Amino acid sequence: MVQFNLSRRELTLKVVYYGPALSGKTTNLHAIHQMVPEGAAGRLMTLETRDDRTLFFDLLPVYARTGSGALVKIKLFTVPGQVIHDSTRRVVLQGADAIAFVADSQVSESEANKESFRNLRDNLAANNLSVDEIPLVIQFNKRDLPDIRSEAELRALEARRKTPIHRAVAIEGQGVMETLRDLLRLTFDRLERTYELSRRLGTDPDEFVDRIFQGWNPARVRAGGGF
Ligand SMILES: Nc1nc2c(ncn2[C@@H]2O[C@H](COP(=O)(O)OP(=O)(O)OP(=O)(O)O)[C@@H](O)[C@H]2O)c(=O)[nH]1
Ligand SMILES: [Mg+2]
Repeated sequence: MVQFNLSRRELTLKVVYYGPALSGKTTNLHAIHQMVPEGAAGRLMTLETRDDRTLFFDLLPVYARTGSGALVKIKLFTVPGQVIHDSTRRVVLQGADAIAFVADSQVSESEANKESFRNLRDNLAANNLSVDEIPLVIQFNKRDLPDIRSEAELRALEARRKTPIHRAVAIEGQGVMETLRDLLRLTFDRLERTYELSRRLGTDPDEFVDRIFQGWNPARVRAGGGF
């Protein structure tokens, strides 16, 4: 849950990357880690098996300062997508302020995406949260592959749901920053209503996101991974 430390003028947000196995959640964090300027992120902690599967979670803390000097800490987590790790997903979701749902664009993964989204619903409910309340964006990743869901399908989905959709090629850093930027803007707007964030932090929504993404450079992401 959003944490304020008013005497130190600090805000901490927890963002969780959710989605089916191998959709590219960990890859999003690797890409962000490469994009951020020196000193704007902490260490990227990952715990994976040799075949790229997240075992518990990944964590990357990102830092920013508002013009008025308040410190914003954003903790980016990923869940393990494999079906068997459900209890871990539930734990990682605890206290989430926002969700980036990373779907796999390949047609063959459509059922896995749906299943994972149902699982997100259930696990949010177990944490007294709901997909209709929590700030949420969907990223359709792996747009570089053949046999992917068409643009028309994505547009139809966009029209049906109110959730924003982003296209991405996370291994090349494409769409990664845009997904997070949109999500943090939504999160700010949500928190503004409850906590008067602008007043407390001496900022406004535009400045807030501009500060967080200051100096980020997607061109620094090495194409093809090789982490
Ligand atoms: N072609 C292509 N491959 C990608 C893309 N993003 C990720 N991958 C690859 O997909 C595989 C899985 O990526 P991860 O980021 O480890 O997936 P994950 O969602 O963290 O998987 P779990 O931890 O098991 O839930 C890796 O081999 C990535 O290099 C992309 O945009 N395009
Ligand atoms: Mg992973």
